[in-house]
Amino acid sequence: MGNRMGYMVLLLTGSIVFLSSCSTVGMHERHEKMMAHHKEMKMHHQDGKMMMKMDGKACPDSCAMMSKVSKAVAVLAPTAGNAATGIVTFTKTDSGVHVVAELKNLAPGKHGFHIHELGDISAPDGTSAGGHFNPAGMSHGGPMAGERHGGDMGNVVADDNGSARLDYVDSHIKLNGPESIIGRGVILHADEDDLKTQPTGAAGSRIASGVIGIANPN
Ligand SMILES: [Cu+2]
Repeated sequence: MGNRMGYMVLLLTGSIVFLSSCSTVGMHERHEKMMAHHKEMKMHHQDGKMMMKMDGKACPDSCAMMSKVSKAVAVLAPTAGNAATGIVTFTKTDSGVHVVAELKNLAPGKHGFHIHELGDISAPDGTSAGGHFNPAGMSHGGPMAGERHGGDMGNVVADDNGSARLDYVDSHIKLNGPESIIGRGVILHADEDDLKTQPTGAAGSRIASGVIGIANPN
């Protein structure tokens, strides 16, 4: 607000100086340009909010952070009493979002793997992340099903060493817009997701959790 007031005073002073000395055509043109600039600045300050241009459209400051996410990442840490860790990346492609998860310290076999509604991983057992992220209000299903939660990524399969890798392109997950997964949670479960039990897939307790954040696209 202080800067704005200072600017207005400066501009007003400048205008008075120009008005009192606009005797030639050249000076008049410069004055017109200055007044046009003044008008533009006023538009940018409408409603007391600093406005900026994004893709040719004016938008509030906050949209600079909301626009054009092309890659996201979640780092998974074990919940209380567990050891599983890993990293999941979500990368935008022409055919969907490419999901790659590298996980370790799991019991061999299948483990349910989902995006959950909340990025709150404060509870020791991971329950603060809420239920499956389901912005479209659909039933639980597998990752390749038409009817599924937005967060249904199915299962990861751990080998005898407890390592698991998931690599597929997801057609439901979004990195931008009102259904964006940014700020949501990722949960790795103790048991297999049966891909049909509603609404959880009966995947059991939560053994690792993480929060999805915006990643450097390069
Ligand atoms: Cu889950």
